Amino acid sequence: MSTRILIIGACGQIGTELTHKLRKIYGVENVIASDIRKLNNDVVNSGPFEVVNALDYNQIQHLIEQYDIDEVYLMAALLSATAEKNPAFAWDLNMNSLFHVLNLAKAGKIKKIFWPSSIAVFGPTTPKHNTPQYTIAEPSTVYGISKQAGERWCEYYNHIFGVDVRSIRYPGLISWTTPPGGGTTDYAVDIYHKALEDGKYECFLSEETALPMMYMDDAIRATIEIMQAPAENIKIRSSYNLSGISFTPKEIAAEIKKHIPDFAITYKPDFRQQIADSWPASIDDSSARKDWGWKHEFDLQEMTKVMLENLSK
Ligand code: AKB
Repeated sequence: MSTRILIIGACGQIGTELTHKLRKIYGVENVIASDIRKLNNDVVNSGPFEVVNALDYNQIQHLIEQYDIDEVYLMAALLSATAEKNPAFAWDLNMNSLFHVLNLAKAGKIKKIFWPSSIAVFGPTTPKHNTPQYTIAEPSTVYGISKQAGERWCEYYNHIFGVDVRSIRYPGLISWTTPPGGGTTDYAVDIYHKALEDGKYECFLSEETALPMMYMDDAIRATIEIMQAPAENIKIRSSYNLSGISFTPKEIAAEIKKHIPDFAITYKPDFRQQIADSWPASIDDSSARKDWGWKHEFDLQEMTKVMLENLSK
């Protein structure tokens, strides 16, 4: 019998592409997409879809029983910039949705969980370059604090209750299909849209702000690879560092200029600069590479080519 999957937060930036990929692998009928509202989009129209509030334990349990779900991908969250504007709700959503799925797994209702963490678990006291898997992690954002606490709970539920939960610390993710929502790394998506629409972009981070980033195809592949890996290979049950590329606004702008020579960038840092300054510039992901064979494919050149090609269609 095929694996049956529930994706919570399926209409977001990652959820959208994850839903399509999982439907290709496991079959459309076996991948139930869900989100807080029903939009008229590809995720909703291409297979089973349910409206669910990630904070409602009973609703999630009902769906799991109704569809005989084996695995849950919990993608609903408030990202770093939005979370700073609504700390109480961010904490509630990011933590309690996780508790719900952890407790459902503990009760034997599901077999496996994917839960995304982030480079936001690191903070200003973390070594900035090639940040190790195990290091000082004193996050200074609400989002980072919730992700760090979530990691601790994932590890606890695995060690104490045997819950098979797997997690990745995503860097900033870049894709052309669905816009990101409320993150500090969102500039690296906006910049491509504005380059094509207006030929110019005003960046909310300063030109030398290097951050870890990744093209979405790599992130989706990593997510599916960690979920498909044998349980004994997943030695870290908090969350794995994951690295793709690292670049500054100045570097991405220079790459765009190779395709759009008149493209101009200006800089007007806002509150997100402080968030970015607290995060690593690059990540050491050797544990993921060793334990479950992770390897990124897209570099800045290739990603820029694909982004501009697709967005100009
Ligand atoms: C954000 O910027 O908040 C996210 C993240 C790095 O987790 N993209």
